Formats: sequence, structure tokens, C-alpha cells
Amino acid sequence: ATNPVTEKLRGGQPCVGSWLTLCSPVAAESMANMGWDWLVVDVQHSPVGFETMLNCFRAIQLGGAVPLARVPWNETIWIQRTLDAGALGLVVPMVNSRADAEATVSNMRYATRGQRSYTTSRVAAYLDADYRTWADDNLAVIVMIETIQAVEQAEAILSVDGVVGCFIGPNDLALSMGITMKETGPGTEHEAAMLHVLEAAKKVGRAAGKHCFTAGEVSMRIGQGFQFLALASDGAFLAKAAQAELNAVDFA
Ligand code: 3PY
Ligand code: MG
Repeated sequence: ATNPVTEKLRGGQPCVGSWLTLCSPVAAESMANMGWDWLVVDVQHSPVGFETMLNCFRAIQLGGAVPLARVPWNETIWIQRTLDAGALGLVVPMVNSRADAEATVSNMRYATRGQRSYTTSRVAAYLDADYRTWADDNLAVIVMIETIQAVEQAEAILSVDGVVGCFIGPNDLALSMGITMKETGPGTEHEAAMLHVLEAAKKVGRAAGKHCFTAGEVSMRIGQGFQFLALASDGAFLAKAAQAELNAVDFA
């Protein structure tokens, strides 16, 4: 088995996914067979529980997308439990230094390359007879660059062995720069910071990515060379479609 997300990112190709924030395996199921490369179960900013997360992974896999998760923080316990539950890659928040990135990779790899602890978890049972070796080489390790400190350290962070790519969090980046989202966009320092991350990633042969909120932005970012692109979320899609449909009702 290979991991299509890791392969595409290493091969310089774009891959597009979305975010799951509704804590619903049924919503995951309805998203999973649309053609997304991957879906991220957001454990950082949704109240999803571990068992629901696991059922979302099952639904995602059944639909043919790659199940990923965003862990709440760059910490051993979150990383190990989420991987054991079956995530085939992680988006890890607030990776601000080379040491932070080294810790991420170490928690995602077994000894002697890292410090991940082994169990005969469900993922080890179904995925591959040699899950240990498979995981070390094929998990999608995506570190979040979402502070101005991390932007400045982008090359040092991204060049850590085992890091597959980075994902920019535009909101937290703006917060760390002391600006609002109204002060972001073309021609701003915020935009320059993101393009600096893209350049650093290209220089060291890693993928860069970003959370986008429109299809137009995803297309534009692919054109710029970004690869790991998130488009909105299940919750955002639901709200947008529901509001548009309600607004279209003619009550006359
Ligand atoms: C941010 O914008 O900070 C994010 O984490 C988006 O996923
Ligand atoms: Mg963030």
C-alpha cells in the first residue's frame, strides 16, 4: 500500500481536501466519495471525541479519500492516540521551530528513528503486515506554520527529515502579526509571509499548503505552487448551502 497524499506531495503535485468540523461520521461519509484527496478530522477546533473520530476515519476510507486528522497540539499523547486510531497523516498546529518539527516527526516514527510506542492497533492490523515500517515512511507529516516566528524559521522547520509539508493557518498567522483578517490579502505583509513560506518549502523540496475558503482561491494557490490545499469545511458547506436555499424560497 502507498499513501496517495504523501506520494502526491513528494511528487510535487497538488492535492485538495476539506475539513470536518461537524463531529459526524455521516457527514464524513457524504463528503468522502466526492473526489477529495483527503479529509481532515479537526480534533483541535471541534469538540469531536476519539471514538467519533475513528468512525469518521472509517467513513472517509470507505469513500476512497485518505483519512487525516488535525491534532489539538504538538504533543506526544495526541499524536500517538490519533495515529493508533488510524489517521494516515497529521496536520500538527503551532510548529514554531526546528526543535518543534523534530518533536513532531519523532512522535510519528517508531524507534530507532523516533519515539512512537507500538501496539497492535486497528490500523496496524488492517493496513499492512509491516505497519511499523510503512508508517515511518508513508504517514503524511504536515506541520502548521501559523505564527510569524514560524514563518521566519520556515526553512529550518521544513528541512527536518520526515516532514512532508507545511500548512499555513492564515487566521493564527494574522493574530501573531497583530493584524485582523481585513488587513490580509494581495500586497499585504501577511501575503508576503505566506509567499516566503512557499519559497522556503520549494527551496528544501517540501510541499506548502494553506486553508482556503473559496474554490477560486484554491485554484489561484495551485497556480502559485501550493500543493496541500484545504477548501472550507463540512460545517461551512452546510451553512452556505442551507442559507442559499432558504434565501431562494419565494414566500409570495
Ligand atoms: C488558522 O487559520 O489559524 C488555521 O488553523 C486554519 O486551519
Ligand atoms: Mg490555527
